[in-house]
Amino acid sequence: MSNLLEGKTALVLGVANKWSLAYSIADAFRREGARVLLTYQGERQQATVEALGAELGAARVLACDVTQDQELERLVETLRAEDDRLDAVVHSIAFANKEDLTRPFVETSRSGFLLAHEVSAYSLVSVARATAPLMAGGGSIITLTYLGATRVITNYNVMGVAKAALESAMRYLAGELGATGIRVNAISAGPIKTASARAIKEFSSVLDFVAQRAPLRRNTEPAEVADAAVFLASDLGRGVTGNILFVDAGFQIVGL
Ligand code: NAD
Ligand code: IMJ
Repeated sequence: MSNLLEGKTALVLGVANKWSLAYSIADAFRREGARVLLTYQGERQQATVEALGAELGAARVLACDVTQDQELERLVETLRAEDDRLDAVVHSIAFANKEDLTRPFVETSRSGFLLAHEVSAYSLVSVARATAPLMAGGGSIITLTYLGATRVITNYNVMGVAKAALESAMRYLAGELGATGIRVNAISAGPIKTASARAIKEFSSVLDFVAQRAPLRRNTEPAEVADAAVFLASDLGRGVTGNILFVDAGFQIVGL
């Protein structure tokens, strides 16, 4: 590829380790010439993400737990103080209580439901609100979703409901922010063995099932998701907003 993101600055939220989809996306953005800013969730992740940032050549590594409004405000103040503008923002964040991904969905507690929605769906709205003023003249917001938003996937449970809210929020944001030239899209990735997936029991059999039935007869690679994010962040994606781009080896089209 050749410098599709030259001259652009991208904020990437959701790197926890080198398996994170956000890490592959940041890596591809750097390859395409972008200046990349990373965030980490909490002190526990600071050292790891700073090391990964150094490896990637990230310009900055900043704190941002999306449940803490002050951290998002501080992040934006820091960027503003440096006269930084943003051309792309990648939201690659999800969380639900482990027990809500193992027990029957009907047992989901009010607090577990609210937590999953706060971290995995509302955060797209708060991140968009905070960063849109830094994208004067236009930009691209990208979030990560999963097929469980619209289909029943064993154990995905409350995360599926939160992803449905995320996808709808993505469309409402696209509807509003389009007037300022900001595009908002989601990438629906096929199952990939990241930390968020490794914790799921029998994840290997999910991967095998998909690889047998997907039109491409294989699983999805992080680099494929990252290249789709490059497209959406670049000027090649200028006509695309409010969309869900499936990067899943074609699995979502399969019926019987
Ligand atoms: P990951 O565990 O590497 O990434 C999840 C990230 O969410 C972590 O970096 C974590 O720190 C962050 N996060 C959680 N709570 C947070 C908070 N309060 N504040 C800030 N950050 C917080 O796993 P991943 O698979 O790379 O997940 C990234 C995104 O991709 C998620 O939205 C996930 O739903 C989505 N996705 C993953 C797959 C898959 O199979 N791995 C498939 C489709 C979509
Ligand atoms: C997650 C749960 C159940 C089935 C699943 C997944 N399948 C896939 C995932 C089939 C692909 C991964 N995924 C798409 C996610 O969005 C994962 C989110 C997630 C994972 C965990 C595990 C550890 C934990 N909380 C989590 N919160 C969200 O404690």
